[in-house]
Amino acid sequence: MLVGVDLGMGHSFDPTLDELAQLAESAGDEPVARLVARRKAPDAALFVGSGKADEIKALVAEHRASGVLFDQALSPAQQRNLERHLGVQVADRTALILEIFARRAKSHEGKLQVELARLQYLATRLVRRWSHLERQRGGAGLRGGPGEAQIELDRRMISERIKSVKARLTKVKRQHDTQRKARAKSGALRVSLVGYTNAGKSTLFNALVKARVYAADQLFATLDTTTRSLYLDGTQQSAALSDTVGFIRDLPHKLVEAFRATLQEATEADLLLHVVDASSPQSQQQREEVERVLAEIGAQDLPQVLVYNKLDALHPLPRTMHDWMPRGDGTLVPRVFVSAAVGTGLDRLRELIASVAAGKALRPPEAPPSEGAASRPAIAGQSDPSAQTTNTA
Ligand SMILES: Nc1nc2c(ncn2[C@@H]2O[C@H](COP(=O)(O)OP(=O)(O)OP(=O)(O)O)[C@@H](O)[C@H]2O)c(=O)[nH]1
Ligand SMILES: [Mg+2]
Repeated sequence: MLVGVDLGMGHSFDPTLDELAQLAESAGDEPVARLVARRKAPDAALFVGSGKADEIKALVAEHRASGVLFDQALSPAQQRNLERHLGVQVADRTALILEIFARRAKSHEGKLQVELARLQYLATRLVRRWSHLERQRGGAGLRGGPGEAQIELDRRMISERIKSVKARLTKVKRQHDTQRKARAKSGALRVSLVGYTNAGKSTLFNALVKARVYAADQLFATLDTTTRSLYLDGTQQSAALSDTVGFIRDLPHKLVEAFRATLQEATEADLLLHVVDASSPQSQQQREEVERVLAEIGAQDLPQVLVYNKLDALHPLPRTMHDWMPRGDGTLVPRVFVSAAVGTGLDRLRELIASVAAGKALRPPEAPPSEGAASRPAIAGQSDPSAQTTNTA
């Protein structure tokens, strides 16, 4: 059962709970009921009020739910009290995201990063009380009581383990640094795909470099960075294109910290392809969220192309397939509409990448972008024969 609580201004709240449902499905759960509530402030004991908690309990019984997932972060005490009150497993968004990451991590580095994040999460749960962790309930993740080796460790052992994982991560990171330096030396333009999870980064990656990385209608299908050479027509140059982990709102802080090395790859790119799911009703918020994380990791000033993906699922179609969008700081970034799945608009995207590889800046035409200019853009320093955009995808 999914529960979201609207805490008003300054707190993220999704009345549809669709994203939470996607997260649950990506973790192998089946959402059977949803409930949203509204509160001025979270209840210290139960997060929701006791009336709502009873309502949840009734719905749990009615739908025979085996657990309750909250879209907001619960304190360890709230989680414990809710489990006692409801008689089923209770988890929050953070635990859910950590669990998905744990399931998906494949590379040595990815696994280490997830382990670090989980240990750090457990460490915060141990601060107040730790008896609730001792209940053995099984299950794959952090939810429902760990049923895992970590719970036997005391806090001191956890912190030792954190130290050792960090040391191993540093070693792996050093190896990756060497590989990255080699790529930098090769002189190829480094291009990173970034964007909200499920935007279609891996699908676009596969379409551009004819690879077959895992792409799926799941959140966080990709955890590990993959890099392939992208040949740029007419330039006799290649770019090194990287597919990376997706972003999500309220990404657990510990996770961002643990994945800093992976996210850092993005900051070392020469060009970011910011992939947005144009068909999502949340596309604007998702784009802002990605911009926020980019700023957090120091990548906000890198040249960027906005790639509005899933054009095939867009109704009505946009008036133009290429325009310029203002960013928070007022600068304009080029935007192209593509369909990674169908292959529409990729030539224009390749042209943009090639023009950056040729050392040209991504700048809109000189004239201030009036209505007309915005819909007839040219790429700076490049005559653009295909600027006559049509709306037929
Ligand atoms: N209709 C449509 N669906 C698309 C398009 N591109 C990707 N998808 C679908 O969107 C879903 C997510 O695609 P991915 O490529 O895995 O997305 P991602 O950004 O790599 O996601 P994560 O790795 O999970 O962060 C899949 O179900 C794709 O089939 C597109 O152009 N049109
Ligand atoms: Mg992916």
